[in-house]
Amino acid sequence: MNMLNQSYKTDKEMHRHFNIPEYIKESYNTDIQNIARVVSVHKDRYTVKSSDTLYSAEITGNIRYKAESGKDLPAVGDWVEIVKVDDKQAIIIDIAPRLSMLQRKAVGKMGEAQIIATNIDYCFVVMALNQDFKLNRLDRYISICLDGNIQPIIILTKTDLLTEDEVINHKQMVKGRFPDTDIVLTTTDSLESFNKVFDTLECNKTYCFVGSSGVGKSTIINYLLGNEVLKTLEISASNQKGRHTTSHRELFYMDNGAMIIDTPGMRELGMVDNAKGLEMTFSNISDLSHKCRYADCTHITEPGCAVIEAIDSGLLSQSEYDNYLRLQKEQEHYSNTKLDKKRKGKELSRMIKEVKANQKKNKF
Ligand SMILES: Nc1nc2c(ncn2[C@@H]2O[C@H](COP(=O)(O)OP(=O)(O)OP(=O)(O)O)[C@@H](O)[C@H]2O)c(=O)[nH]1
Ligand SMILES: [Mg+2]
Ligand SMILES: [Zn+2]
Repeated sequence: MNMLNQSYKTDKEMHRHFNIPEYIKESYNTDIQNIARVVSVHKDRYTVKSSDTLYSAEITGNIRYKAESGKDLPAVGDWVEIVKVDDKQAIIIDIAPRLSMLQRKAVGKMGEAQIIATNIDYCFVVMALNQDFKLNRLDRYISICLDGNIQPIIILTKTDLLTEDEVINHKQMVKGRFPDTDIVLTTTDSLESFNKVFDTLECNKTYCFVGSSGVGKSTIINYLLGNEVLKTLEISASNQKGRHTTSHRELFYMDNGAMIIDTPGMRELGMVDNAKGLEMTFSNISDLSHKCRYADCTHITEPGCAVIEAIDSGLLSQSEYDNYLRLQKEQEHYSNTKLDKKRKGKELSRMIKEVKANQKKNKF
């Protein structure tokens, strides 16, 4: 594939585009050489980038000890304060508050939220126009973006696999569901389509790519970086399912000053506490709900429900409504489980205190 020629010729060029936001400079009263951004995470080792170099870093014991969950540990995109050990190694001593955050429910871990990346301005939600295409899954991606203060942009890839009419049809379906979200169509058959993604990139903004495995995230990023930086994989034609190729999240600096994060494909995208994101995603339903007879209408059985009326009259699709209820239930379950855990934790610490107090009493 012909590339955009965005590759870095020298290390110096890569570091030229490193800009620390003012609010970070102000919050750290330190030499700017000690402020860095996390560009990748490998278990408990981090690669961080400061204004002049990349360091392999670890966190202090204090950060590890105080961490109540994975959310208290550095994630890709985080701004951190570091202390240099030598010219290749550093220690992370503090994580700056995050302006935005992409998170989901961790796979296999009951109730724990997992951060995908932080301090992102725009998220490219990538979906291929093959079996991967599912409006219900887009709902999930869009919800977690909006909940995390991140503007989503939808990329529908592999348009070459469909006829022109089918492509238009799919685009209209997406537009109908997400009228406020930009949509870009791409195919490896047309470099112009990749340039449309490039044209959306702004200097000093961070973009994260998310989507199932094999949809073509790394293919687009390779093109944007002008280099085969990332591995991509042929998918078997028989089932069109990609094997996971990208294995970790990584932030890249582009020549034009934009920053892009590649992530491995996600199979599951469990909802966390994102009531706000759901309301914003299902704006069709939120708008209708103002017209329901009861202010606390759950849009299930209540009389005078504008949402149910909209389904009956064909204004709202049944599948959008069903998915809204499904995701709503999932996020409520997550929030309740979290509350329950908190309550149980409090009860336990109260019991421990009581036992200790009794032990003390019995001693004297
Ligand atoms: N037909 C077709 N194939 C494409 C297109 N874009 C990417 N592919 C192919 O899809 C396969 C998967 O692409 P990747 O870029 O590795 O996908 P990914 O989203 O990064 O996958 P993970 O890293 O596993 O999450 C590769 O074989 C690509 O060549 C396209 O527009 N059309
Ligand atoms: Mg990839
Ligand atoms: Zn209602």
